[in-house]
Amino acid sequence: MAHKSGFVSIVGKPNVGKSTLMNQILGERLSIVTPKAQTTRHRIKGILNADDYQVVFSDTPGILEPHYLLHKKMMDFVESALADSDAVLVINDLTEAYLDESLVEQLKKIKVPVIVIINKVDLSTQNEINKLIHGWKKAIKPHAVIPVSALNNFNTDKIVEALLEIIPESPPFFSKENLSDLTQRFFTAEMIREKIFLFYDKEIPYSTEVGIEEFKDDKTLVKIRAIIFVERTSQKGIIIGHKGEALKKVGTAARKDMEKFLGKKVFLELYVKVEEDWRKKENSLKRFGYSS
Ligand SMILES: Nc1nc2c(ncn2[C@@H]2O[C@H](COP(=O)(O)OP(=O)(O)O)[C@@H](O)[C@H]2O)c(=O)[nH]1
Ligand SMILES: [Mg+2]
Repeated sequence: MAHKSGFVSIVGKPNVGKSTLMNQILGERLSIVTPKAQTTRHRIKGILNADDYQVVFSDTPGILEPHYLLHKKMMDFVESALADSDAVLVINDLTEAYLDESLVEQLKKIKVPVIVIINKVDLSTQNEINKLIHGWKKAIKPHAVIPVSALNNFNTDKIVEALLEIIPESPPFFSKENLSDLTQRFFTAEMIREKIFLFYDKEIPYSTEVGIEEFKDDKTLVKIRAIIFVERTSQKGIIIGHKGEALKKVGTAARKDMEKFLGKKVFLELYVKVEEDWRKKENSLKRFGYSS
């Protein structure tokens, strides 16, 4: 059989389960997942390799109205993902308003085949699911509508089946050993960011960015020095916590994930710095990798 390869963008509103779904399909926790909206800030490629195909998924930030320059940059990642894909997976769940109109309008402009994924079916009734399937079929004429539970890995195999009906015959784009185009540095920074989203509330996760200052990979040990950037001095105090307990908790949890991901012992040093209003500043955003 001829080899197929294609690019597939995963888009949708915040928190519908885009990252969970990509991780399940890949069988690896590549994209960070938290119960909070806007966890994913970049376009994260995940590569599914098989003998006769390679599917390059792009997990993207949730589609939202930009309030900060950061959001604008995040939406640029979504647009670039849509522009160069062979198929688009639109993720929808039943907690959001059914068939959001502005989303439908955006999807009508897409020229490549669209597969609608109705996620979190573990939380809804068959009746609700059927209604949504019917609504989507009428609204945009998708290639397919597939109900899944990303969390329970239910029906997710149907997605790859449907994608293989769409993506063209082509040699692979990336080496078959690759799981992503992003670096280990990037993923370790994301692991720290995930813990901050999990352990802190209100504006703290959204005001935080993580930079890796040093990543030294020895035979048996990886030495990582990371800086947590916040927008204000008061936030620095909150991140560190009483006697440094809060920061220690972040470090321990992130280090465990890193050791699993890298398959080695990790020595992690964490520092906190103030980078005033980084979400609004072109220079800071560029330095943190938000240029497209
Ligand atoms: N019940 C249920 N929760 C899910 C499912 N998929 C994702 N979630 C949860 O939804 C939240 C957001 O998931 P995430 O993948 O970060 O969403 P994203 O913002 O679209 O990338 C997390 O708390 C997930 O555990 C699912 O199929 N069922
Ligand atoms: Mg996400």
